[in-house]
Amino acid sequence: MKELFDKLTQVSRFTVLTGAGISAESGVPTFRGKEGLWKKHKPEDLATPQAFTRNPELVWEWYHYRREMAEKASPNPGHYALVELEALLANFTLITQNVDNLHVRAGSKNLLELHGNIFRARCSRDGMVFQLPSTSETLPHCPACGELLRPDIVWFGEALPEQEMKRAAAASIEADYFLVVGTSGLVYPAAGLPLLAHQNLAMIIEINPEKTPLSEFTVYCPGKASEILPLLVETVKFQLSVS
Ligand code: BV8
Repeated sequence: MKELFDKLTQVSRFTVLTGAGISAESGVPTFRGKEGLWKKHKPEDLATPQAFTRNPELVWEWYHYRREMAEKASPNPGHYALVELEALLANFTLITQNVDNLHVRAGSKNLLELHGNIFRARCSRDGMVFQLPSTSETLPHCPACGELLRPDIVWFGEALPEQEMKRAAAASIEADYFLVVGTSGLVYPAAGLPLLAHQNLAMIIEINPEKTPLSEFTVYCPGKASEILPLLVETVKFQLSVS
């Protein structure tokens, strides 16, 4: 790993994209693995605007269940390693596809949540956003106008939040180092960000126990995020001490 960072300095631009794999060791299930959520549930019944129109109770039930799971989970050494990395570097951006809030709870600051956050809801009428209490009524309604609230999550077929996506694209284009952690690299537009960084000559490092379509152009490091990320932080610390 040492050679990967031999040009790193304190002002190098470092961008990280995380997916469900980084939270797997916190006990939050991934989507597409053997035990993945999409093996037991159909995304088109639970994670599309059409599903919510058809059956809001079912969709809310699914998100209440996942919110409870996320609440019981705690950040793991992988999440904390990224907090440490951010503190070491002047230009650091963390982009996540995760909605579980574990990066926030670990203490990451410059964080872009591309797919929303499971602890927020928004008004179906005017888009006003609210924090969701841990115990919420089955079908929550907007405290301001009484309209049905929906989870503040980006469903399939929906646009990603514009500002977050713009900032994520800029951080990918400008990156000197781009770290891809725990994502299958199958969901777009997020999966396009490492390619954007690659086209702009960043060093792309991928941490995942399994290879992905992205591995064709990444420096692939096989293994678990909670084991490899702390090692990577130690290597970065060493390099910064000698640069
Ligand atoms: C959009 C809901 C346009 C949130 C999620 C064909 C049909 C329909 C649509 C499409 C299509 N082709 C392309 C599309 C577009 C679609 C898409 O990409 N679909 C794919 C699946 C084919 N994208 C969209 O629809 C996006 N919107 O394009 O809008 C538009 C533009 C303008 C105006 C209007 C519209 C919206 C995408 C958002 C979808 N939301 N879910 C929820 O309930 O959570 S996607 C879902 O996948 C999650 O959000 C998740 O974050 C995301 C990515 O998954 P991963 O995080 O990668 O997780 P996964 O399980 O796949 O992989 C885990 C990895 O971890 C594995 O590789 C595993 O090996 C690894 N791992 C395991 N353990 C560890 C580990 N790694 C490290 N350490 C470990 N310990």
